[in-house]
Amino acid sequence: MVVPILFRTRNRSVQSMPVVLIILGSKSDLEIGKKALTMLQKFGVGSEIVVASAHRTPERLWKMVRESDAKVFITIAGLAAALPGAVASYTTKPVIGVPVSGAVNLDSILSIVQMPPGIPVAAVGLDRGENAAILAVEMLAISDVRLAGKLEEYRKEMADKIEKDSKEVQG
Ligand code: AIR
Repeated sequence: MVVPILFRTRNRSVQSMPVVLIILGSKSDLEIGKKALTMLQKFGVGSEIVVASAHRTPERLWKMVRESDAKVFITIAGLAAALPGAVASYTTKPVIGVPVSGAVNLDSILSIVQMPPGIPVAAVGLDRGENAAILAVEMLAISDVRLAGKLEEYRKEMADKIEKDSKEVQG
């Protein structure tokens, strides 16, 4: 299943390739994927959401990662969340894992954080799709001055809002 997509064309020219590929373990993770997508759109970073499960569709996942030209992968999964680790084993590009909340919570967190030495996954908090997107932008901004500037602006927006909130609270 392919959901959105920004910068996607029928011919899939080099320019249309998503810079960040967001992979969901299930369609049920879509709301968290949308948080990542919205944040990437804010920064003007092309992305695409797809569904592929490490357990239910291992070959589909492998093919998807191997054929992707994305620079960073955002992987979102709950329960025994093998998805981020599996993706990290198929590529040397950076992989960010987003654990999905559920009845237990620690299951997906530990499945993502406790990777064996040699195959790291960068983990963000439970359901924190937007943070995964910001982290991806930070990785891309290392070699993109324009993106680095946008990150500075974003920090300033947050600081300005807190100033405003404080004034409101203070009355
Ligand atoms: N999942 C899917 N394949 C392997 C795993 N761990 C995860 C999905 C979702 C959860 O299982 O990422 O968060 C429940 O999936 P579903 O499809 O039953 O809603």
